[in-house]
Amino acid sequence: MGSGSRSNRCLLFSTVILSVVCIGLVVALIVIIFKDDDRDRNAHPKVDDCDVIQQDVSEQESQNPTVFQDLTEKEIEALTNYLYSRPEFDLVRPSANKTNANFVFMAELHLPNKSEVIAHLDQRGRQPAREAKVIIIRGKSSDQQINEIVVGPLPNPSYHHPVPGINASLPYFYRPMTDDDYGSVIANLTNTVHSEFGDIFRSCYGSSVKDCGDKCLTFVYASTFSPASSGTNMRKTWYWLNYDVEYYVLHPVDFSVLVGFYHGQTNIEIVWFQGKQFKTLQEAKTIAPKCTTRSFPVVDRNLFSTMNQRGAVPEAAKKRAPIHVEPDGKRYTVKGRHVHYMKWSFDFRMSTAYGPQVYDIKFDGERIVYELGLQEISVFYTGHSPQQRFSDYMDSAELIGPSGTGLVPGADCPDHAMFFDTKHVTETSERPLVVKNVFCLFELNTGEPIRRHHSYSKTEGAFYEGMENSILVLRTIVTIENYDYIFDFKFFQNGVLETKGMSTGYVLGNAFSEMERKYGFQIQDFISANYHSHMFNFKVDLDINGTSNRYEMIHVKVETATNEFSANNDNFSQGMIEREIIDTEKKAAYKFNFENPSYHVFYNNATTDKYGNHRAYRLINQGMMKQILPEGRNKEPAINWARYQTAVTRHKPEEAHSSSMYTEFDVYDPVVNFQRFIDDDESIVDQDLVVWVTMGVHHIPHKEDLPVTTTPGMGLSFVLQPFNYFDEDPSMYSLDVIRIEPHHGNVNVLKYAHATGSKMTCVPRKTNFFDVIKVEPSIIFESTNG
Ligand SMILES: *[C@@H]1O[C@H](CO)[C@@H](O)[C@H](O)[C@H]1NC(C)=O
Ligand SMILES: *[C@@H]1O[C@H](CO)[C@@H](O)[C@H](O)[C@H]1NC(C)=O
Ligand SMILES: *[C@@H]1O[C@H](CO)[C@@H](O)[C@H](O)[C@H]1NC(C)=O
Ligand SMILES: *[C@@H]1O[C@H](CO)[C@@H](O)[C@H](O)[C@H]1NC(C)=O
Ligand SMILES: *[C@@H]1O[C@H](CO)[C@@H](O)[C@H](O)[C@H]1NC(C)=O
Ligand SMILES: *[C@@H]1O[C@H](CO)[C@@H](O)[C@H](O)[C@H]1NC(C)=O
Ligand SMILES: *[C@@H]1O[C@H](CO)[C@@H](O)[C@H](O)[C@H]1NC(C)=O
Ligand SMILES: [Cu+2]
Repeated sequence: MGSGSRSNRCLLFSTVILSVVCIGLVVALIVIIFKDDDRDRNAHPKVDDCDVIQQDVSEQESQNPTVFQDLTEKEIEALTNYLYSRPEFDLVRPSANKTNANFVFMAELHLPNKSEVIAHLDQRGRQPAREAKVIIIRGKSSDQQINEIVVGPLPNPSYHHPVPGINASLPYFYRPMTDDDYGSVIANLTNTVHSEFGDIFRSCYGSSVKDCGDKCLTFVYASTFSPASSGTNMRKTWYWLNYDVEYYVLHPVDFSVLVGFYHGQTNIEIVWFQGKQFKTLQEAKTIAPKCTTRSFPVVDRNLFSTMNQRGAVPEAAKKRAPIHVEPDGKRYTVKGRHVHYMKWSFDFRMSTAYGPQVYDIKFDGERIVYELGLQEISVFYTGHSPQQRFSDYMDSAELIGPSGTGLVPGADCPDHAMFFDTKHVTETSERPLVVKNVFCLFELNTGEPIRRHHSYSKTEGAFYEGMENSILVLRTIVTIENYDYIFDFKFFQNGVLETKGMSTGYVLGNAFSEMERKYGFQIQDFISANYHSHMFNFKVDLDINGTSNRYEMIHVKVETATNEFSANNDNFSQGMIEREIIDTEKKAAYKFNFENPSYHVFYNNATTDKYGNHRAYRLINQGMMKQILPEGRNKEPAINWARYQTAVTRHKPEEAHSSSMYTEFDVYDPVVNFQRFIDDDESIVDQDLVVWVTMGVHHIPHKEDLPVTTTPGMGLSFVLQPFNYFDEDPSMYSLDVIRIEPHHGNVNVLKYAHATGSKMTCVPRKTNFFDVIKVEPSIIFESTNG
């Protein structure tokens, strides 16, 4: 969601000197931690520290980054040197004044063409050149523009060219709002508003924007007023006024201003106060209606908008919650960002623009998915007040990657998870922005059987067999201002892959008025929380038994026919299946229809089994939502991927992503127009196919969204399920089963891996996270000294 602070992008890695101090402290800590472990060892004799089954999570910084790996420190340095030394770019450094200057907005890995990657991976071909995608905002030249370029080969760059498929020169107007843009306004805005409204704020709200001590109002929240809503191709932003308390989004007052940006100057265009709009502050001041008087919120641990633990605790709740144990150590291995788990293997990274991406997902050595990645997160609000009404966000405008910040063991991920860092190159920092603990990886016993059958009756054979469902989860959480989105990639032992998104975090409060009842519920004395919709779009580049794939819909239909077994010859109706090859992109743009149930399967026509079945995977979208806005109007075109619950297109390097960071401003001529991927209506029979999956949730907030939205009920997922791909459930090899059979009037229990009575060789290691953050607080909070 749009905003002023964008604090996550300002996280700076410690300076060298600080690092040295930190290393010293960490060494000291390790000594302490080992002492702790010793105590554990005494409590549990013969316990090995299982995490020591060495996992190489270093970045393979050294010489050979893999094809999917994020840019390494060395590559970033070489890239930066290249960019700053070329006169044609004429760049200023991140710390410089960037107004009317040329600067690097961001840089990240540019994936090579898929054909080259596949040749490299499968036929041991040469590793394609490592390349970076760089976005340069040129504010200096008389022809201001934005350039997306590819620079390579890393780490010794010698060439650059425009990113294929993107116009080599994008309008300067499209550039995302930067910290400078937002920040430059706030001081002036605060002064200007204070001089006119200082007294009114004091009498209406018991507070002010200046000279207010610890009882202040703040303009920190801002939302872009898209040209699609303002009707003009201008950059404009609504600045909201909130009480500056924890947490401010739940403390809006009914005052906002629309600020227009003109060549480095800003101008207040609309003042919204107490449910009315005015042209100027003076006008608002003179003819404004009487305000409803409010006093400054009482700030204590019980303040409704804080997440402090509160309320009476039942006796049983005083005990600790269950935890996970990996009795024989980790059942997965990691090298760099390459993971092996049971029969699965995959690579992952954090894209700066788009967030979590998973690559080369294989089961039993066969590639199922080449690329699985988040493309966009949108939230569209509703309301009477303009600041809420026009708050429609496409979060890639904020850069999704750097919005992923430190995950906390024991809350965000189980204690036994492994954690991974990432880095970003953005306009805010000369050095790569290092973000610790941005991914976690853990095996999870879901507590459900993955399968079981119990034949109780002797006549039916009398046996029991069942298997616990343990899965591998790769997780990241991005926080976009008030909202937090949890993304999971779940790998099941039976060849199923689930991708899940969940929302939590704060709802965006709106100052309550009778006019807001149409849009939401009043959830606190002065606050309405309005209906909004969250939507996610994912790219799923499937490779089912190779890259030549078909998309088939298996329709469930009704057949009515004479019933030759009926005494009265009455007709009989039953379901039947009807298979349909979906042959073009337009036909594959799918809008769910309850009347026409169907399966969506993907396969390679060249391979069949002895029964003529194709080895297919089925895509099940369990997170569908109807996007209700009219197509082609206002901001809907910016999320035109949301028109379809799934769409299937041909893989093309120039259709790499369904959205872009320009969607706030490019609505009349989008840089990436997803609808165009479909409109050329190419054949998708026996082609390399990409499925674009949209999920979403209509969120009508209620009181239990205070203080924050909870995840149960907010989960959206889609599942890839093998469909005639294997001859049987491919998890039959698993030892995680229990079988019970009758045996001479007694029972035989077969527990395989459940080593009955044998000792656990590992106990969960205590996380040292909470000690580490004390010496390196930047893992968890923006550093204030840099
Ligand atoms: C940055 O540069 C612009 C234009 O050159 C100038 O108007 C502005 O005052 C400068 N800002 C700062 C903070 O120096
Ligand atoms: C990659 O694909 C693009 C778009 O199809 C093409 O223009 C380019 O030449 C390809 N690059 C290489 C190195 O094959
Ligand atoms: C590229 O963008 C420019 C404006 O920046 C426009 O004039 C031109 O037509 C665009 N080219 C293409 C191929 O879309
Ligand atoms: C400061 O705000 C006033 C009032 O909106 C505006 O007229 C002026 O241009 C602003 N100054 C700058 C440097 O943006
Ligand atoms: C496709 O399936 C056949 C039959 O199981 C197998 O032999 C072949 O290796 C598979 N090819 C790919 C690329 O998965
Ligand atoms: C019974 O089914 C047949 C075949 O679909 C159809 O022609 C016929 O009209 C049906 N009769 C009735 C009574 O529905
Ligand atoms: C698809 O496979 C079937 C046999 O499984 C074959 O008869 C048919 O020719 C194939 N179609 C194409 C277009 O390859
Ligand atoms: Cu919500």
